[in-house]
Amino acid sequence: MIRSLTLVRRFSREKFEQLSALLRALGFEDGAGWSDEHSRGAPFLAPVGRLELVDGRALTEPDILIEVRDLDTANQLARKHFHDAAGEIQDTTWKSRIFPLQLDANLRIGFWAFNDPAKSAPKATEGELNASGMRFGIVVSRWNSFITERLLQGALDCLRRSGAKFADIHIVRVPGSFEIPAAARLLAESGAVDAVITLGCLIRGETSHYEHIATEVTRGIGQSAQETGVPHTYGVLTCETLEQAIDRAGLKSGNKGWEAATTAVEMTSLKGKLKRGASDGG
Ligand code: RBF
Repeated sequence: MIRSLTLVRRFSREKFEQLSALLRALGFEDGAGWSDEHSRGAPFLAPVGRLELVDGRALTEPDILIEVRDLDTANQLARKHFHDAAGEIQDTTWKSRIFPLQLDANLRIGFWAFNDPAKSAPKATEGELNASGMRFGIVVSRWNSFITERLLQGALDCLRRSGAKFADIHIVRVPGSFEIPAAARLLAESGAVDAVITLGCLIRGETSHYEHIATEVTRGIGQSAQETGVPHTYGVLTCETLEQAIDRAGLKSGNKGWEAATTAVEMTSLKGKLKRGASDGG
């Protein structure tokens, strides 16, 4: 039910600029801003947000708490942007350190970090959704092209918006879904792509060998991924009806081509991180 949490704070123009610059320097991601003739809004997106209710004495006074990885650098940046409004780093009673940034009489931000960051979260590695510099192969079947071309458009849209260049995307068309695994393997083995996105559409009503083809295609794509070590993602629709296929190609249930593409970006990034031995989640 809940999708997000937004804290809204109003500032003078000068403070708005100063605080925006600090939050950007700290690595906050810009959200989609807005403006009209009188006002403007600049959302900043944090990877994790929470609403904390307290009964009894609050352990800290600030209105907004921002957890950072490197508190000393955050403190230096806050002093650079706000001079004396940024206070000294102090120990808290909850195994962490904090410094205040008093923006005005009504608003105090606390920047903080756990003394032992490993305690605040288990170690985790995950891929990023930035595709710049990555090379992709897309294998798309012509059978049911009315659907598969929509999957392809979804995949291309995702790759472009994630930062991939068209020059780094190689599209390979095959007659039907049954041919997808072989083409996917050739692409993966060519060394010319970092990931392979497979797009097809099998409709039970029209395919007497539906089960066999579906099983074979899925197995073949998985086998190619495992044996070549190149990430493959699965955008082959297996549907009961044409209506179901249309829903999954951009109507009611999103576009499975888009999803296969974003998964390819994430898995390529993850593979890079795991190969480099990163395990700090960053
Ligand atoms: N390919 C698809 O991608 N989707 C289908 O729904 C599909 N239905 C087929 C139904 C029959 C009866 C046959 C013989 C093939 C079908 N194919 C389909 C094509 C198959 O994937 C492959 O391209 C051809 O069988 C040639 O090897």
